[in-house]
Amino acid sequence: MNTNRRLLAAGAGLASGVFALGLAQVIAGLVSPSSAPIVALGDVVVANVPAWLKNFAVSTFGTHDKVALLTVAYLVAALLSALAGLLALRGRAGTWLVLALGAVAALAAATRPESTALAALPSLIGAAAGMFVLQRLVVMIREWGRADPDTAAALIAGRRTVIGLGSVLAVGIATGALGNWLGARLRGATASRDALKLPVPADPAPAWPSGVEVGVKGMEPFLTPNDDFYRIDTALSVPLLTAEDWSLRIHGLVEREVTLTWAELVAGDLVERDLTLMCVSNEIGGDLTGTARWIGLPIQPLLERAGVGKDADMVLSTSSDGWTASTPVETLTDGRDAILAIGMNGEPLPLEHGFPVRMIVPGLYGYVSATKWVVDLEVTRFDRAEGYWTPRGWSERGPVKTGSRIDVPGNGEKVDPGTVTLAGIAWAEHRGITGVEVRVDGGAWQKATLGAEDSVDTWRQWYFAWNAVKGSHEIQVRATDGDNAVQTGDEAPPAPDGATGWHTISVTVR
Ligand SMILES: Nc1nc2c(c(=O)[nH]1)N[C@H]1C(S)=C(S)[C@@H](COP(=O)(O)O)O[C@H]1N2
Ligand SMILES: [Mo]
Repeated sequence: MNTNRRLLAAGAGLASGVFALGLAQVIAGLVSPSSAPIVALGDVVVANVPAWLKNFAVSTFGTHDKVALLTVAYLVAALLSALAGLLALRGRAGTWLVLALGAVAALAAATRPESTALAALPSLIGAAAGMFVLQRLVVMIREWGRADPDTAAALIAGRRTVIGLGSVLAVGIATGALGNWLGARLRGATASRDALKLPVPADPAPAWPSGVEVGVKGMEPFLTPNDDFYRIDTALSVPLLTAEDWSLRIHGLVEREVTLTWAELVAGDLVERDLTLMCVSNEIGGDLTGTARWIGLPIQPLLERAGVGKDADMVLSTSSDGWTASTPVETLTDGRDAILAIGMNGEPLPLEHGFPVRMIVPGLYGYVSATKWVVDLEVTRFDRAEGYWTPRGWSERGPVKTGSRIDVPGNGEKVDPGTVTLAGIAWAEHRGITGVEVRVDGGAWQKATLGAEDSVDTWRQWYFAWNAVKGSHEIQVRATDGDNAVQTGDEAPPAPDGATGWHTISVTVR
């Protein structure tokens, strides 16, 4: 009976925890999504983790590092809730623990940059409600414990306890889900995006030459669908902005400050361009890259309007949640298609890809150029300011390195002897690709056939007809870029400024 009571108490603690977090989520939906307790605590952790731990997390969990962090956070919350339940069975300590946890989360939420004192409400109200239901459940458990076993009274008390516990849990789960949904709806981001009709670009994307896609089975499409586009950012909850309230301030070393509103942006001369984006964390053979057809406003005329000061060499862009990127001024003013993007593959930007406005600069890795939810451009100098990743062990500048990848066949695949088509992509954003070569088992490099070039700012597909003979083979690829530079075979990890080396796969011919 005693162990049963303890188990029940731990369960009551857990259910109360879920209830508290669920209720907090609903209130956070009304206040601001980043004020939800676990998100707020997670944000504090993300902002303060030492570089080595962050790098360990990214190298171990890759793009799932956020999921890993949240999983750990929820596990810790579950353990503490169960502990609170056990303590509550004995006395006051259990409810005090709940209150203390709520207070810590409230403090975390209220002290985040850009948050107000209101941000403390979800955690405080959640904790108070959690204390209350835990107290009620513990009273039920005690009554059940006191009732004579095998009597009708015990049966009723038992039933009440189980129903009570189950309802608290169910209400907690339901409110949590509702809170998430409310967060997106009430803040208007989803509604704003749904209502938006993308303007027709003044300068549409040039038509493709034929043969941009080489048509090899198993190749990814040339334009990556939005749902398949990789996502990388530090945001634990997606910043929820509306197009109508968006504006961008351009200031710093300028002759005159410029504030661009949404209405002015969409009324501008918009361009439509196919541009490839790549993450500096992309490993050799990795898939942290994608190509989309973007619609956006060119940045260069905006900077000209502001008048960039002579000693400025960097533009520090900032997102609504305080993330920053350092972009060399010359890459924004040398005529390339650096844009404030609002459209992605015919749709407004998806919320997680930066709705309503993000930056795209051809030729640079995302961490120094592709600021999502961008709201501020400060014209400054590299010796005065730095982007988010620079003090965390990544280079202050990040031009994309020339690279290539074998997509077909997959690594470790078994194929039949005879002609086997090898195919993949090569990239050197803003320099373009002029050649791709493959070699088998360390033999001579042989020219692959290139797909037609869409633009120098996009990846290029390639294929090669390989005469496969029985045995196991190693296949490698390397690219040559528009500057006539051949992709280096020297192996380097992603940090600090992008991985190098030749993508190598093994294939068995049966
Ligand atoms: N606000 C914000 N923008 C950001 C980031 C971020 O963490 N926060 N990450 C950057 C990085 S590292 C990359 S590679 C690209 C990825 O863009 P995507 O998620 O749309 O693919 O966004 C960039 N823009
Ligand atoms: Mo990135």
